[in-house]
Amino acid sequence: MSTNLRIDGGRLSSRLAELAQIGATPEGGCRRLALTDEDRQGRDWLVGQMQVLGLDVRVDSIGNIVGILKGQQDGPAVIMGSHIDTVGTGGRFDGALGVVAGVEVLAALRDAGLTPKRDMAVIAFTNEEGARFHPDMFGSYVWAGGMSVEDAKREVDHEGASVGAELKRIGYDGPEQPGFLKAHSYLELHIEQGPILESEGGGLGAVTGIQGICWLELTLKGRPSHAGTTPMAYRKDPGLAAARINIFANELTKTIPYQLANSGVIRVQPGNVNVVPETVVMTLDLRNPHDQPLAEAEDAVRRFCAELSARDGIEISFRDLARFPATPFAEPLIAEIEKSAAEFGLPIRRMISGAGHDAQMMSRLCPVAMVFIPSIGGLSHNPAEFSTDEDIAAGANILLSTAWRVANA
Ligand code: HGY
Ligand code: MN
Ligand code: MN
Repeated sequence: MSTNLRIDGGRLSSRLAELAQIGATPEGGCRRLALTDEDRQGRDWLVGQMQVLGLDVRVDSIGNIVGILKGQQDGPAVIMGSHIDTVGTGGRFDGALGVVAGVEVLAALRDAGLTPKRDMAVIAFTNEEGARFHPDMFGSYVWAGGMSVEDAKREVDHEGASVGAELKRIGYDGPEQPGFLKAHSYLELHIEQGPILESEGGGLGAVTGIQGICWLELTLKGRPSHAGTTPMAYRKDPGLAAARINIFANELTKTIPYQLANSGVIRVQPGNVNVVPETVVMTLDLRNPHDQPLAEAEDAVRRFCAELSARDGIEISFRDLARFPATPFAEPLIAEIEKSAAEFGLPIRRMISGAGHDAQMMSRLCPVAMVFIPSIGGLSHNPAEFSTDEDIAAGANILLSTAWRVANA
């Protein structure tokens, strides 16, 4: 790679700050749930950035936004990407960093008057978070052929709005077929979202893979009754059952190595202080770096629910929201990330990703690699999510160096 090739750190940080203004929350974070008006504004901003840069901007039928820099030869492209949708308590860097840094990499090449051998592109994938529509990594899952566009468009949020209707409403039901741009390789810059890098004194992460993930939605049906007059023994209380299930899942994390469990959604109907609930809808987010114990954890939960249902007369039904196996990344590309870090004299260590990423889906199509920068305080999915300008520039330079080398190999 031309040794003096660098990103413009000031431009990158100011673009990130611009995007962070869209859907900004009073706590200093961002809230751009997929396919909402805030997401549309973020999309419009990104398309504008890509157009000013002179990229060939395309939108596919699930709303993935693709900016293409034409190479000297036809053929599969070196793709960088991530997402600009956020969770409800989102920060300014989760996803946005990978997309804005990908645009910055292409801007740095333009500034240097360089044209790569292969096409290069940056993609903002639709609904990576899975916070409003399921599963997560949604747009890249469709791009990689894991889910049909038709099925994806039928997904609805908990208020009944469908992906298809929302895509049309915000004007991102694009003409291209997902996956239209063939991938030579995929590179993603992302914040670590955990405490490891910071606790080891900083430095970067060369991601070796992503842990397995299982999202379940449970619907518990009991019998609504008066909270003041119904004797305890006569109650069929799905609220109590939901609490027992949450505790059971949490106890599993103490006996199954590396097991994680979270119940992020608990919706109670009718939700009145003096009514023993009729129905509870809850979710479980189960993860493990190894598929076997993850399956054991899920089986244990299902068995526990069956026993609880029989004993307490609560009807419990399950719906899969997301199910992706542990995904190892391709060795050669991980080594390329490490080579770039060495070039810049930056410390880097191998690690798996606790969070899901679009790279997990793109690995079905091509070799993928990710580079992590430290998250201060290990915080993410939190308005206080923070990474320093210095780490942001370091991560983006590694993305530039690796992408440029791979695009000309
Ligand atoms: O849930 C995840 O791991 C990612 O933030 N979508
Ligand atoms: Mn993310
Ligand atoms: Mn996230």
